[in-house]
Parts: sequence; C-alpha cells; structure tokens
Amino acid sequence: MSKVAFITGITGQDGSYLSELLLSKDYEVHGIIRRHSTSGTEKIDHILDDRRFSGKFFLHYGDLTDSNNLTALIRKISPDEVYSLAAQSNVGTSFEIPEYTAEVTGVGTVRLLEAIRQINPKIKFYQASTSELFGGLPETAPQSETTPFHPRSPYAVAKLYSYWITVNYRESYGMFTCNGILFNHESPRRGTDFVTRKITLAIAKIMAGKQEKISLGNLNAKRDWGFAGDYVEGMWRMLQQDKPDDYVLATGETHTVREFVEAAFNEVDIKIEWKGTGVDEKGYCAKTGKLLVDVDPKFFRPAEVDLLLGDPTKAEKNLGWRRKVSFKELIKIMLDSDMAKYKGEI
Ligand code: NAP
Ligand code: G4F
Repeated sequence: MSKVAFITGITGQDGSYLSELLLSKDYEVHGIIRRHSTSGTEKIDHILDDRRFSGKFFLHYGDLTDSNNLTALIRKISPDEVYSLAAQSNVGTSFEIPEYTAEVTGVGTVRLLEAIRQINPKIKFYQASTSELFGGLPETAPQSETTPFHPRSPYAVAKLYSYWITVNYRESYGMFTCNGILFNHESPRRGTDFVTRKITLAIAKIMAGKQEKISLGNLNAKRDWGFAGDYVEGMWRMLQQDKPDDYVLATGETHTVREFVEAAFNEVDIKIEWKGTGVDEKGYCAKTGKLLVDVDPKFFRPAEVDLLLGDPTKAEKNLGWRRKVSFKELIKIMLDSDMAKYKGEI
C-alpha cells in the first residue's frame, strides 16, 4: 500500500520539490492550494501534466486560516504524514503585515495540529521551522538544536509559536511531531523576492539587456545557503525515524550577500569592483566600469539577522542526511535556469 502524504504549501518552492521526492517513493500526494486570480500552480504544473502521476497527485482548495477546511481535508484524505510548509514566508514582508503573518505562519500551525489530534493523532507531522528563530547574533554561531532562540522579525516570532506548539503536541499528547530547523535553501523555484533569486534573475536580465543594475539592501548579512532539493530529503527522513525529534539542516558554510553577488556575476565572467561604503557602496564591472549593483535603503529591515551558520551534525549522525549541492553549484543551477529564460529574447 502506498503511503499518503498531505502537504500544505505545495505550490511553494519546498512543496514542489517535496512532491517530486514523495512521488518518486510511490506516495500518494495531496496538497492545498489557495484560490488565485491567476493559476498559482507554476511550480507544480510539470507534475500535474505528468501522466505517471495521474491518480497519485491531488490538489484541494484550502487555507491555513480556515480550521473547518483543514479538519475536513484531514478527515477526507486520511494521510499517514503531514508536511506543514505553508506560511507567509518572507521576513521583510512580515514587518509590513505582522498580524497576517502571525495568523498564518503562527496560528495556522495549531489549526492543523488540532485537526490531526482530533481525527487521528497517529499521523506523523513535520513543521517547517527556521534558522530565523536564532536571530543570527554573531556570538551564537554556529547555531545548533541547543542554541537559544532570539527571533528578530514578526515572521520569526510567528515561527517561534509554531516551533513550540509542535513540541507541545509531542509532549502533551505523545504525537509524532518534528521540527526541521532549516537554514536558507534556494533553487530556480525560489520566489523572486528573496535575495538569491532576485540576484540571479537580475543578472540574467542584465545580460539580456533588459535591466540596468540590481538594487539591494544589506550586503553584509551572512547566510548559510543550500539547495532546496537536498533539504526536502531531510524533511522526509525526519518522519521515517522511530522517534520524533527536532533537527537542524544546514551546510555549515556561511557567505555574505556581497559574496553571493560576486560569485553570481563571476559565473557570467564579470568581476565586480566595489567602491564606497554603507548606502553609498556600489559594484562596478571591473572591465567596463558599468554600474551593476547599488544599495537602496528601502530593502533594509527594521531589525536584521546578521549571521546564520548552521551546525547539521545531529541530522548527519541520526538521519544520515548530507547536503550534496555546494554554494558554487547552487549559484550555477539558479543562474543557468534564469539565463535560459532570457535566451532568444536578446
Ligand atoms: P514559499 O515558496 O514562500 O511557499 C509558501 C507556501 O505557503 C506557498 O505554497 C503558499 O501558497 C502557501 N501559503 C501561504 N499562505 C497560505 C495560507 N494562508 N494558506 C495556505 N497556504 C498558504 O516558501 P518555501 O521557501 O517553500 O518554504 C516552505 C516553508 O519552509 C515555509 O513555511 C517557510 O517559512 C519555511 N522555511 C523556508 C526556508 C527557506 O530557506 N526556503 C528556510 C526555513 C524555513 P501560494 O502559492 O498560494 O502563495
Ligand atoms: O533572501 P532573504 O529575504 O531571506 P531571509 O530573510 O534569510 O529568509 C529566508 O530564509 C529563512 C531561513 O533562515 C526562512 F525562514 C525564510 O522563510 C526565508 O526563506 O534575505 C537574506 C538576506 C537578509 O539579511 C536581507 O536583509 O539578504 C538581505 N538582503 C539584502 N538585499 C535582501 C536584499 N533580501 C531581500 N529579500 N531583498 C533584497 O534586496
């Protein structure tokens, strides 16, 4: 008998890679989609169109703000595993819409857990927790499962609630609930409002003559960036263990946003020369002197997470999980994909 998985956030970056992984393991996969005025299924259209998965892949209208809907879906689908990936997931945006972020990214999780507890508490549950919980204070790096939390955005505060309610349902009701504390992971399917994809897409457009330069915020922030395809494998592994637990998934490497910019331009044979500091810092093409990068304070956040660097030792030891794609390979994968979109349009 195939296992049945239910994924919230199936239309997002991670939901799309996780769907592919579970289908490759012969799962029946169900997910919720929100009603959009446009399709909203771009990242999973290739799965919907693939005949091999007809009768294996199902979408249902739903929303994390609607408890009745979530309860009805858990009852109807009767999953073995639930992957709670849906969220208002943009940290910068959470400062603009803090209450909505709390409602979806925080309270949404307990709606799902409560539906599971009432219908079948034996269902295994994965919660998409985040390295944002740590707050990135330099003295805490490298961050592991035992590092104290210090959330520094409405998003991170909402995720803190979700983290603890996941632990609480494990401790209170003996449910199989796990937190994956995931450091940043990227891909060609990353939303274009996250810094890595913003950079690779902009470079592709610059090379195609469709954009002049990239305007960014804090170039000094450091992130531990991995490839999303590697991370969904870790999510699945957490739910295959004998006992539920919480795990950090990370690469153990950190880079500044500035380094990401340099490495990405390097892939198209452009060396960036930096001049100025702070809001006046600018990146020029070393060969032509053309302005390619500047700083726009509108992308600064009211509070920044300065340094994320994860220690994945526990996941490596207990789950046998390891990231496969390097920082350089990740940039190449993302850039190749964005460059291909603009080929032929030059
Ligand atoms: P993403 O691409 O932004 O996807 C978010 C998903 O949540 C989308 O499918 C979105 O649906 C759905 N969603 C948003 N609000 C919803 C609502 N009210 N009801 C139902 N669905 C809703 O995020 P991701 O990068 O795949 O990340 C997946 C999860 O991991 C998120 O919870 C994120 O916070 C967390 N996380 C991500 C990272 C990372 O580096 N990527 C690291 C740590 C943790 P629409 O398509 O309709 O908008
Ligand atoms: O790409 P970002 O927006 O990702 P951030 O804030 O690290 O959050 C992502 O990773 C978290 C895991 O640690 C997830 F929980 C969360 O859901 C999301 O997936 O920003 C990365 C860094 C920040 O320090 C930001 O200030 O890049 C800096 N940055 C500089 N210029 C920018 C920009 N970020 C964005 N989005 N846009 C800019 O122009």
